[in-house]
Amino acid sequence: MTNSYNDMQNSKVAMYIGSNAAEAHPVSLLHMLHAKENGCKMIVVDPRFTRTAAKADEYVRIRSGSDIAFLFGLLHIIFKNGWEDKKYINDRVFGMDKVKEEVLAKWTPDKVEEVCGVGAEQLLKVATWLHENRPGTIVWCMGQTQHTIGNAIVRASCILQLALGNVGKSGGGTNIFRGHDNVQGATDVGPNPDSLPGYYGIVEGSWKHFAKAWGVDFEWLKGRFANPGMMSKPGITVSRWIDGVLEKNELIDQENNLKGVFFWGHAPNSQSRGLEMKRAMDKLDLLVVVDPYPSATAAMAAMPGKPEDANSNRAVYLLPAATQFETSGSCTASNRSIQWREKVIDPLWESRSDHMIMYQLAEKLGFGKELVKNYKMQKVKGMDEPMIEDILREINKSVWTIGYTGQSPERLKAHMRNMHLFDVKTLKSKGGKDKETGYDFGGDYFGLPWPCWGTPELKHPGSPNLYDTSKHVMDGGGNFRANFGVEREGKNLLAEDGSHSLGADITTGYPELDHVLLKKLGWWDELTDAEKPLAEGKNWKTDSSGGMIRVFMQNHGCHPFGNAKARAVVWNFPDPIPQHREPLYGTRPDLMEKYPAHADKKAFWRLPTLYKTVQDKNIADKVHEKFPLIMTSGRLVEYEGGGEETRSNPWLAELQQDMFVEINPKAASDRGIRNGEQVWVSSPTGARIKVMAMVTPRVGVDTVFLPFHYSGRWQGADMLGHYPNGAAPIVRGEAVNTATTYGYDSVTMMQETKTTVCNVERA
Ligand SMILES: Nc1nc2c(c(=O)[nH]1)N[C@H]1C(S)=C(S)[C@@H](COP(=O)(O)OP(=O)(O)OC[C@H]3O[C@@H](n4cnc5c(=O)[nH]c(N)nc54)[C@H](O)[C@@H]3O)O[C@H]1N2
Ligand SMILES: Nc1nc2c(c(=O)[nH]1)N[C@H]1C(S)=C(S)[C@@H](COP(=O)(O)OP(=O)(O)OC[C@H]3O[C@@H](n4cnc5c(=O)[nH]c(N)nc54)[C@H](O)[C@@H]3O)O[C@H]1N2
Ligand SMILES: [Mo]
Repeated sequence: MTNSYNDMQNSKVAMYIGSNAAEAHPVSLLHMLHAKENGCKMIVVDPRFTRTAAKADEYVRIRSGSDIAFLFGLLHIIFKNGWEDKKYINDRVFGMDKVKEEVLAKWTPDKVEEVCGVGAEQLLKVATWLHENRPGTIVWCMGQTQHTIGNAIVRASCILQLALGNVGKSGGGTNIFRGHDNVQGATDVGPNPDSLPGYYGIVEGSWKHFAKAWGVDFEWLKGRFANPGMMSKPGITVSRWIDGVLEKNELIDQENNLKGVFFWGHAPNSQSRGLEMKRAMDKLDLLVVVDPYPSATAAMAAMPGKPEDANSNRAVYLLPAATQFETSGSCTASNRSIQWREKVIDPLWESRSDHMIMYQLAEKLGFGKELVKNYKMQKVKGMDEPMIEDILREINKSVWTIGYTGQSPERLKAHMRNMHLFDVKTLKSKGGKDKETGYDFGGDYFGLPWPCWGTPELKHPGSPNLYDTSKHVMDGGGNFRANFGVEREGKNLLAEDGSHSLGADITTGYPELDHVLLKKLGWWDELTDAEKPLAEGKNWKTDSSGGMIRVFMQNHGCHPFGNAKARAVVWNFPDPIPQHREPLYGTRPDLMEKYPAHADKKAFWRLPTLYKTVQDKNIADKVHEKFPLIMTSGRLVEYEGGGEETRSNPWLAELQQDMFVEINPKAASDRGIRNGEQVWVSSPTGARIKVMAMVTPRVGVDTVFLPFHYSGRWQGADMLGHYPNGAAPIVRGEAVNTATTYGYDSVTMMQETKTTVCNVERA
């Protein structure tokens, strides 16, 4: 997120579109309730009347997957009335003229209503609120992203905020609420199959940068790959591993199909296409679960499958992982602030911390020494475990891209001991020192939200709100990044003159920092003699001395990102201007004809990825007649993710005892279904899941909602007998993902779990 939950207290209007924060981020909602007390208007846009909607001043019901129509409908009104922030757009945004042209021509209120179901009057009301109440913020989460066009939906939201001049401002921003505890921190250190830690690409220069930081030889690293080409080829995403197993080998862009899978803190029932996942699991040679719980993976693997998929050589291992309470470490919050977490107890029973398991695996595979080169080891339960502090120090040493070099274990621990010295609304230190170490908090922001750069000579305070030009860069200010060059088709990509962060020596737009720029500016000699050789030939991301950043920020008030325009037109995306496209599985063939899906892709993260073919077949087969209900899914406050942990907790289990489907009273009565009865939910994959009906006007007549936290029942049957003895969760229920269909975002490969189709019948 660009800002923070806390900063939302400064918003005059907040539009939640695709977020049910009351259940998924309940603490954040406290900040919103404070904001409301100060007069902030709250709008919730969701296919369901959620608990968040219950707190809203205005609730807008849209059809799932139609957010672009709604967002661009708002923008149409804004442009028509001249409510856009013209100076901001001129100074800081690229391509808005193109968007304006298209939005004015395409997204008239009648078209908007046809696609998303929102009438002209309500649209005008929301647009007027956004216009009259600035700064305003937009919040979204999975409601926008789990679609084949998720990447375009989130961009439409950003474009709306840019048109209103709301980005880079306290009270504004695009506040994208993150998922798991520390999912931000996990993403930051490189689990994506196309990047190294800190979003460095998998290109040779970045590999070399990390080889140096890790203290290993680049050639040795290269030798770890089956062939050198693999080193720079984006891998298969977690959402598609089943296709890595099941797809014909000649159709995939790697030598072999996948043969082994580790479920390392990941549940099987959180992924779509459950029937095919079971087949893929059966075909594997190796299946490993690293988890505090055996999880549904163990039960699914033990459940008999199709005889033709069975692999008699398959090995399944369960490695008990310790929980967060049995280890320590840094943890990054949704707003990029980092906290330090203390260990409460040693790992119980046979369990070991994740990093101990990683080290022990590396030892067996013959690269244990290389893995822990930079780490001191400590004894835990008599075994060697890498020191977590040293792991963070290694990150501090190497991850310049997003400013992870300033959050040292010492600084973070001092922050944790002195939370009372920080302002809750601004996150800024009220001044003072840490009694234990004498550390002076100066102008630090709590948790040193990234980017935060540190070297012995540079103490950056963290960046509470991204791209904020009203602040000096040494007080967390910044500009839009110059990632994409300085010019595009003859148009300037850099910020216009006079638009720069407070007090900067360069008052025009400028490119990213590198050695050439620093020399051209005549600032090279401000590097120390020790820094110069390390910085020579480098840019700010690869200068391991940090000297270039120090000189640029501290001496001249400039930002290493450069000072550029945000892009409203993203020429390297499938749809440079976001386009509405109907889901692959929908109930509206008339709209599918008008707003067709993308063309298929031959090799997208090594796999063929289908769009149009699937959608066209669904139209031709009239799938919507057999499956006339839109099926969406999401969260309950009581349970987490795949839910094995939380459904094993007796107190939580008592609060949500049954898997259910929310269905509208009319849709239920048409099918002779009464509240609390058992029903079959069937989907085009052939799956049938048996759940309880919750008859409620929360959902519209065309839509049903199912929570995704359940597992332990499989198409009507209890899986209890397939769990290791005594390890089954208390509450078991059908997984919605047993029934979800094919469909993946055209940039991120996120599964299309917020929009598919189903039918519901009395059981
Ligand atoms: N208690 C609890 N909290 C959690 C989690 C948990 O499992 N349990 N999980 C965490 C994780 S990993 C994440 S990613 C977040 C997710 O947090 P959220 O995204 O807020 O949660 P969801 O319930 O998945 O989806 C939010 C809303 O999107 C709506 N929606 C569906 N389709 C559309 C659409 O097309 N457009 C719009 N505008 N809305 C739509 C749904 O009706 C739902 O109310 O929650 C985190 N917090
Ligand atoms: N239909 C549908 N499907 C969805 C979604 C949806 O809205 N609808 N949401 C999607 C989203 S946003 C997400 S993030 C995924 C979430 O799904 P998953 O990524 O599968 O997440 P969880 O089930 O929360 O956690 C997985 C496992 O981690 C284990 N675990 C907990 N702590 C530790 C630890 O310290 N170490 C180890 N090794 N393991 C640990 C837990 O016991 C659990 O079994 O689901 C996705 N699937
Ligand atoms: Mo998530």
